Amino acid sequence: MPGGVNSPVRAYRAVGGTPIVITQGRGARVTDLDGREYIDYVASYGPLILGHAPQSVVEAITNTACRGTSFGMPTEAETTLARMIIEAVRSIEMVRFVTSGTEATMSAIRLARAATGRSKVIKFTGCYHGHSDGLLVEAGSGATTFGIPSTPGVPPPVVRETLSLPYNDLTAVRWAFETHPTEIACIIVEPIAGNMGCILPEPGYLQGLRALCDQYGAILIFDEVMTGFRVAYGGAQALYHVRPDLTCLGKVIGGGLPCGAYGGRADLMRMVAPQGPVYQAGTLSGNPLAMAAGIATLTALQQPGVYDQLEQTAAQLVSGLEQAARTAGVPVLCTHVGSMACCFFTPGSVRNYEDALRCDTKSFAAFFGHMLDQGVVLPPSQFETWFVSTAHDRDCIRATLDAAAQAFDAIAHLARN
Ligand code: KE4
Repeated sequence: MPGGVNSPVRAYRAVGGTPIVITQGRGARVTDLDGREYIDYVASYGPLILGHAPQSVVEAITNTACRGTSFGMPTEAETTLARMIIEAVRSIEMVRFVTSGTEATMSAIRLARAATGRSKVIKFTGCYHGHSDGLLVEAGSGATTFGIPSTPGVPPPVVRETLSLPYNDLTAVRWAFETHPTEIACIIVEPIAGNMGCILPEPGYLQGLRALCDQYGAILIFDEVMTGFRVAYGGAQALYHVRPDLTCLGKVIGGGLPCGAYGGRADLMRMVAPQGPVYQAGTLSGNPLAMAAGIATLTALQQPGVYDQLEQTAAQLVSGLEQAARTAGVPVLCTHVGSMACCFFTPGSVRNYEDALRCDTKSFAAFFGHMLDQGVVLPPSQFETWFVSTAHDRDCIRATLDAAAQAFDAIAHLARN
């Protein structure tokens, strides 16, 4: 396997060393091949909001598997999970399941282009929406240059219709619309950016994107693959009271199995084949196992107080990290929203990708290594988000903060000598 992994971030290129290989997960912890246990903040990059192998999810998968794993024909479970999502996310009137976040965003953009008859797409630098060709673009210089490929294998014409603008900057978006008033099909945005570390939208930012899309007749797509059911049962759009036209989901709705979805305004979704002309398909879309895991997960998340508990856990973690860093004299900025958190190694503020790039990634790498040595595994990059689950109890947070105090001390000591 290239790099020994099936997704690049797992290879530890940003932090060095050899990745641990996991044999099992239970609750907030994972165990590696050497039998070492770690408190886990990777959480499969988001899906495991209930921790590893929650009983209700495992039972749902097991009971479903005994009756067959995939049929290529409709099942009741697809309708059940679709109804749960439509009831949870007010802007979603119809939904289509796919098997990854990449498929969800790729399909939503195709739909937006079909619905508007336009081809240009605005995304934001540092936001990640999966690896479909049209979204693998380098940021142009400011708001003037359309996308150039960020990877070999993507022909320049494919990304020429994609404009990557700074996050949290409405002026750049306004300029783009003024320059191309009738050509922009959609804006796709992570309402809370989780792929350049965790960066919150500034007050009015999402509302501003909504207003500009209304003014110029473009579709507003919220990529909630990471934030959907993670920061609130209704997603980030419920927290910020902004109604997108289309929403992309993934991760949590599959409860740890391959699942994505896109949905939104019925007049748009009715354009999707076979009801409409916009083609999109998938062998394992809505597969019974992912549906069962998703239903069990969302059912657990409907319990009163779950999101308050998750928010409190993340808040305790972040305030403890800030305290430990301050005591050691290591400049960090921590952010959190719902059960997403991040620790930027920087003395400054972080409102976009340019700011995030100023972080001291060497210190992050050292911190990562010290934490791993003490039995805490973090996402192996400064530009990832940490995830807490309902299984992260007080003991987990206390142990994590004890490890962090030592890790910050070690970094500060290194910096002094
Ligand atoms: P997948 O195709 O990986 O299921 O989803 C792509 C995607 C789309 N939108 C958002 C907001 C996402 O965060 C993601 C995937 N997130 C990364 C974590 N940074 C997945 C980890 C990985 O690539 O291995």
